[in-house]
Amino acid sequence: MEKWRATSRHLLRHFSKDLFDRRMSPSFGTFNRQLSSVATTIQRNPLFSSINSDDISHFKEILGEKNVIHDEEKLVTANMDWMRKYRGSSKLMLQPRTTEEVSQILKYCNSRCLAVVPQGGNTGLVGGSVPVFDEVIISTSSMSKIVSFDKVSGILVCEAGCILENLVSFLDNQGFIMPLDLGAKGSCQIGGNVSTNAGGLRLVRYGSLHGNVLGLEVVLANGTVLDMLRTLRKDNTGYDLKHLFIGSEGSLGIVSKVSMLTPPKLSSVNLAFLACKDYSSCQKLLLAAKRKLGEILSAFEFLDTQALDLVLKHLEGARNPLPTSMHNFYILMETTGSNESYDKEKLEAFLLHSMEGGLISDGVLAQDINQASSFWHIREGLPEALMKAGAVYKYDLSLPVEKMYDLVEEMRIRLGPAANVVGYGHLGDSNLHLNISTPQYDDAILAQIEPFVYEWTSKHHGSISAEHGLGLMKADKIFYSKSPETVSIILVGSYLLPKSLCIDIVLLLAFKSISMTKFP
Ligand code: 2HG
Ligand code: ZN
Repeated sequence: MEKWRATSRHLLRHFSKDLFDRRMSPSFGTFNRQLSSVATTIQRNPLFSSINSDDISHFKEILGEKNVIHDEEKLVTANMDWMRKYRGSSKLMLQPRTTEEVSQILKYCNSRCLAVVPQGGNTGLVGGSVPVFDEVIISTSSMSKIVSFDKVSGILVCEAGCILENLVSFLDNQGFIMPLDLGAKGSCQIGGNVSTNAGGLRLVRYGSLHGNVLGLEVVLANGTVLDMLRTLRKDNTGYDLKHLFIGSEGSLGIVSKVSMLTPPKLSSVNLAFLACKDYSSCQKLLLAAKRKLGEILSAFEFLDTQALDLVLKHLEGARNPLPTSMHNFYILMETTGSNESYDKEKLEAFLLHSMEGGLISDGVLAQDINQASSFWHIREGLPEALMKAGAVYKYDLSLPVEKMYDLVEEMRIRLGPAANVVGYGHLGDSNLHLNISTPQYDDAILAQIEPFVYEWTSKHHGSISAEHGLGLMKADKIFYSKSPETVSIILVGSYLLPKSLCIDIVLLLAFKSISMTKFP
C-alpha cells in the first residue's frame, strides 16, 4: 500500500505541478476541515474570480430576478449538506429552468472564471453537492418536467431535477416502476442519482444505472450541450460516452436530461423481516435465495443488532417486527413477481426450509402494505437515526461478501467502548455501510478509523466508494481503490474535452465540481 501511495503522489505532481504551485498562494482562503486522519487542506484556486454585481445583473437577465438567489438566509441550506458536516460559503445560487439556461450560465461562468457546483436534492453523504468555497451553486430543482413516456417500451425521458419519488408516482399510474429506489427518494433528484450512479435497495434485481440509463443530455463547462439523449436499447455506434457522466459526480458536466428504461410494475410483492444468529447464516441465506428465488428476488438487505437497536432508540415510528428477543443479524428480503399465489407459496417454502436448516432463527412476513412500509422504515431510516444519535463517521464499501463483516468486528475491537460500530447495507450487492456513531466528533477516534478502514478495504481489493461517490470526503482517497494507471487515464481523458473546458485537476480528482479555469 505504501508503495502504491508513493506512486500516486508522484502521478499527481506529474499532472498538476504548475497548478499546485499556483494554488499554494497564501493570500487565498483555505478549506481546512478535519475530515480524515490528516487535516484536509484545500486551497481556493486563485485563478477563480469572485462574483460581482455585474455578474448578478447578467444572471438576472438570463434567468429572471427570482431565479437568482443571493439572499444569505436562503443560501444557508444550499451551502450545507444533509448531515451538516460540509459547509461552503457560496454567495449565489442559480435556478435555471431549461437546458439552454444551464448552457448560458456555464458559458458565462467559463468566460468569467467563476467556479460552479451543481446541486440536486442535496442528499449526498460525501460532501459532493455543496460548495467547498464560494462556488456558484447551480440548482437543478426547477428542471422537473417529464418530457415523454413510452408505455410500450417503458422508456422515460425527464429533466434532471425530477424528484425520484415523483417519478415513482408518475410511473405507478402508468403501471411501471423506477429501477432505482433509495431512502432519500422524497428529496433526491434523478440528475443527482445519475451523476453519482446511486445504487439503492433494488440494485440486486435491476442492476446499476449504467444499465438502466439509455441516454443523457449533458451541458459541458463551456456551455456546449452534449446531446446523447437516445432512447435506444442497442447502439454500438462508437464509444458510449454517456457512461463517463454516470457516476462522475458533476466533474465533467451537468446532467440536464435523462432517458431511462423502466420495468413494468408487477402485482405480487412480498417482504420478509428475518433474524439470523450469525453472519455466516446471512451469507448462506443470500446464496440460497439467489439459487431458489432468483427470478423473483428484488431486495436483500442486512443490518446488525447494533443498527436495529439504534433505529429503535432514535427513529420516530420504528418498531421491532420481532419483539420477543434481540438477534445478532436481520435480513429484509423482498420478492417481486407476477403470480401472487405461486410467489407466496415459493417464498414460504423457502423460508420454512431455511428455518428448518437453521439459517433463519425467526422471521415475519408483511401481511399488508402498511406492515411492509414499517419494515422498510427500519432499513431506510438508518441514516436518519444515526444522524440523530450524534456524530457519525460513514464508510460506504464494496467488499467480498465473506469478508465484509470482519471489518465491522475488527473496528469494534479497535475502538472499544468509545464508539458504537454499526454495520448494515446491501448484502445482495456486497455493499457494506459501516457507520461509527460517537457522541461528538473526535480527532483521536478518527485517527483510529482512518486510514485503517481504507487500507483494510484496499487489502481486500474492495472499493472505498461503493455507491455514494468520492465527494470531498474521499477525493484524495481514490488511490485506495483505483490504480495509478487508471487515474492517469481519467486525467488524460479530461484533457480530451474541448480546450475551453479545462478541468481543474485537483477538483477533478476531488470529483467535486467543474472548474471554469482556462489554463494556458
Ligand atoms: C443506504 O443504503 C444509504 O441507506 C445510506 O446508502 C448509507 O447511511 C449510510 O451510510
Ligand atoms: Zn446504500
